[in-house]
Amino acid sequence: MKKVMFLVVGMMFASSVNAASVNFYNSLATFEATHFSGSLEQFEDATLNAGLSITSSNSSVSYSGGVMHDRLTRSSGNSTTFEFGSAVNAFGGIFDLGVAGFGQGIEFTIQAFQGSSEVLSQQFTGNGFFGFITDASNLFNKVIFTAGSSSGSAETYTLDDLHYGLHTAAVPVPAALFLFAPALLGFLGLRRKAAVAA
Ligand SMILES: [Ca+2]
Ligand SMILES: [Ca+2]
Repeated sequence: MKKVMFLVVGMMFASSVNAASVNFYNSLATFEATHFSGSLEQFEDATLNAGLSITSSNSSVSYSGGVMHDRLTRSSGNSTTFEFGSAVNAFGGIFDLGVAGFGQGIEFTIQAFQGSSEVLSQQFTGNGFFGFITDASNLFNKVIFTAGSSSGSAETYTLDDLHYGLHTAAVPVPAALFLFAPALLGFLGLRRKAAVAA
């Protein structure tokens, strides 16, 4: 019986560390909330913040008019990679996907320094602020944009006011924790019963 309980509890821990717990934001004010110690890149010229690099697989990234311009095409497998000098858990900016019409949208993949990566569950297809914050055990060094799965032939968009860094507030509690707590209480209950019986 004890072995089974350990196995169940162990599996719950495993499921809580495999997939990043991610909160998504459509409001810059909510995203920033409190305790945001991050960096802001406003794209006012072609020189990026120290430690930030942005590379495009199809050389489609440019900077003019105070914003970043880019175009992603799903069929060509285009990607645009944002890389940070130190690990972060918060990423967001002001997007306008309405440039050249709303297209395929943007899909986001986060990648940790050691290379494990995860495609995020939400794509962005509109305009305005979009950002996400992962839990503290899932920091990332890269965010990779690829075209999303909406209809259209490409996604041409602009990005402004890129926010990235460490966010220590509003970190989501892993859902597994809620599952784990009752299991632990049940396990302790079993131990007590066993002690009484002995
Ligand atoms: Ca700007
Ligand atoms: Ca567009």
